[in-house]
Amino acid sequence: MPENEITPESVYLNRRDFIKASAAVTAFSAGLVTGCAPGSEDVFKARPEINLTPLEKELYPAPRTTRYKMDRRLTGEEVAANYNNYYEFSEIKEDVEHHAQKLSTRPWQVEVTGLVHKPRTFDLDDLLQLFPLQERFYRLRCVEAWAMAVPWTGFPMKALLDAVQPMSQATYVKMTSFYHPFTAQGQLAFWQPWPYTETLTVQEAANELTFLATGIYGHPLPKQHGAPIRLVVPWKYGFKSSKAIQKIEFIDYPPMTFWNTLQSLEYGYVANVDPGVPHPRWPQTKEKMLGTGEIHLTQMYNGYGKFVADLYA
Ligand SMILES: Nc1nc2c(c(=O)[nH]1)N[C@H]1C(S)=C(S)[C@@H](COP(=O)(O)O)O[C@H]1N2
Ligand SMILES: [Mo]
Repeated sequence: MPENEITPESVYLNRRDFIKASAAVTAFSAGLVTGCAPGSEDVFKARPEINLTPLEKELYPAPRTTRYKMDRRLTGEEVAANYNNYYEFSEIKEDVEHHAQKLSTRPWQVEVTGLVHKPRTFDLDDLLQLFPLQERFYRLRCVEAWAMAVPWTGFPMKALLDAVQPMSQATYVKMTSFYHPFTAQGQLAFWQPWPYTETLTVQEAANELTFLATGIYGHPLPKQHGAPIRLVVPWKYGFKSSKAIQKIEFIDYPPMTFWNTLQSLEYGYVANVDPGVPHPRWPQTKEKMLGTGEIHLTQMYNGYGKFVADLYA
């Protein structure tokens, strides 16, 4: 990321304080969304249709980590929530928000299994309480050449690895999303390898950037973003960031994945963002920001090389 565009870290202020202090604070607001380009304050507006459980009311908004700086304005929440890839529900990005509401996301369990010393099935509320939530600003770059910059809330996947203790033979982590064709009509396409699966190496999963998100914009994830829990790997193309995960398996072979199985020429297996690797349909040297339409040059590892380049040395 271009260091010269980084806003210096200042004071952390959570949203409740922000709202309480609004009048007095307006004059200084440009500096409040720390580590972000100016203009980003506007995006922290509660979506009224989201009902929080008592536990969620305690946990959101979560403290912000200032370690991962953002070199551009955050994408507007309404924009990000109405332009989604979620093929279980629709191939039309603007229709996903509507159809995804049918998915029941509570109760929800995540089974962590395979080559681990302490296999465990976590209830979503266990995860929320076991692993302290934090907020991070990340860019997400879809292979289709659009990008967004959003505040995720969640916890590092490393914390989950520490809890289940992968065995030394485990080399890959396979993540499987829900399978419910009665709710998700896209899953009726019998020629597609449902449920959605993605994979990381165990080393990638343990990288500090690898994040399990349960929230966005300071509140729990809306369904179209992959509620109640989704992966976020900002140095890889968006399709690696699986939504609505139900199973996390540690294995000793590279598993098949949804998009790579369907169309390996368009969806690579490792899928690190790389402007030097052309794509048959979409330009990979540039990206267009959702909402503003701003064009940026796509960076190697989506600009996160300082954290991940060592993995591929
Ligand atoms: N289960 C599931 N996860 C998924 C997808 C999907 O179709 N199904 N699409 C992926 C793609 S291609 C992208 S770009 C991102 C989009 O995330 P967003 O809609 O929250 O912006 O989700 C990824 N995760
Ligand atoms: Mo994507």
